Amino acid sequence: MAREYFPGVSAIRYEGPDSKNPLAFKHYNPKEKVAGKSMADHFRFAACYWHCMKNGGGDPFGPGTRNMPWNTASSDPMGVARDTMDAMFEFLTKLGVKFWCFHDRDIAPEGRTLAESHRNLDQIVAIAKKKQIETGTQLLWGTANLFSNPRYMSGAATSPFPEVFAYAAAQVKKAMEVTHELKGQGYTFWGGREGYDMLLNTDMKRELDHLGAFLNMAVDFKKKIGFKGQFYIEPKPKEPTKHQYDFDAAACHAFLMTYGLVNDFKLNIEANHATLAGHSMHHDLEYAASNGILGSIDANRGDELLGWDTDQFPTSIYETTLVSLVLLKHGGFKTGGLNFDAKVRRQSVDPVDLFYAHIGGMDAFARGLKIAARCVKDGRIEKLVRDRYNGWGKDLGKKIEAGKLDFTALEKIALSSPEPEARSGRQELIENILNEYI
Ligand code: XLS
Ligand code: NI
Ligand code: NI
Repeated sequence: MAREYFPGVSAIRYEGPDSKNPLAFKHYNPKEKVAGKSMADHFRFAACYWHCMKNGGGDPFGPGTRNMPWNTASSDPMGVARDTMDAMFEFLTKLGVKFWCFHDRDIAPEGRTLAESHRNLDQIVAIAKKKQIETGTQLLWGTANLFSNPRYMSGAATSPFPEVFAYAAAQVKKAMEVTHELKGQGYTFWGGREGYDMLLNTDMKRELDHLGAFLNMAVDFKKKIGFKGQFYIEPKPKEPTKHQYDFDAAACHAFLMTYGLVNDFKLNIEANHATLAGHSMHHDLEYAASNGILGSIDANRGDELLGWDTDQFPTSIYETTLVSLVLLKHGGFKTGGLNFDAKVRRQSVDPVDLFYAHIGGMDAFARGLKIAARCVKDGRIEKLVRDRYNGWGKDLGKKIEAGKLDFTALEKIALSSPEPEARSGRQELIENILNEYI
């Protein structure tokens, strides 16, 4: 019998909005149907290995503070890796979350050589595979850590040094193999250090070409091994580099089109990355969804007054409503899901804080979903939008959209027409209506 890492916590249940039990869901009821689908199927919630199990809460001014017994019981790194896997699956099972995500180096320690790192990974993946079956847990996506080791300080696929590019390729190849072995539903490429700290020492075009080539190799390898999971790129504008190439959803879209990758990738949009890029999460989601490349979500939030990736757990019902509206409007997740790429605060030192954090996030999304479903069903906002664009259903609009009029023809029409009528955008009204559902 494995050691219990979260004693005193039993399976988290739905107890309804009147419950005062801090270890119960008040709004997230996995089986409850909202807009024709269970809440569990709408969100496909996932927990991430790195923040839950490995991030001790250190910051540039001090070390980790969290009490994480799985990281300290064994003196041997492989023992720690095994203990941590036990703790992660105990956590997932008690929380009732059916998906997880990891980086290769989160789950198994890096060895002295690449071959040893591969072997370490294989041993731990065999354990994870068993645990997935025992608990009915699935891998939402796997990924490779191409940013922590100093060899990647100048980037991985965009490193100026071909030896580093080769090492990164070998690491991604292996990470894809183990993701395939664990029947991962996806594989994520977050840019890590693919970017620059200064332009004067950077050959930008060459680096972008290398990144394009690297991802094309990944697509080839995916086909070669028969991996059917979805590839994702995760946009982020800055941190750790001054400028990350995968800046935001639109920059990633342009990159994918340029390098012939747009049919093989979708985006994994992270809330705090969108806000770092000067957008809202709503914006990046809507951009991706309306271009057919919304794949998955990394849920978290920043702090409005801080300019970095604080990765806090989402609590704003307004934000979760907007996210849910996009999901409902565009038909929801297919291979993707909602991964909490979020960490508890440095002073949240107890293992139980991990539960409070996830329960809060899941409840916040459950409420957002119910609100969004009411809004869609009622249809008042949708009607205002439809009316706003109704000119496109009439003669002039139809002809323009059908490409039947050129500049000369349009000038003729404009010259012989009265000044276009001013029509209200109804922003305040729409805000009021949305608040009615909240
Ligand atoms: C970092 C990213 C990272 C990815 C996975 O900011 O969010 O955690 O999700 O590599
Ligand atoms: Ni992040
Ligand atoms: Ni992320």
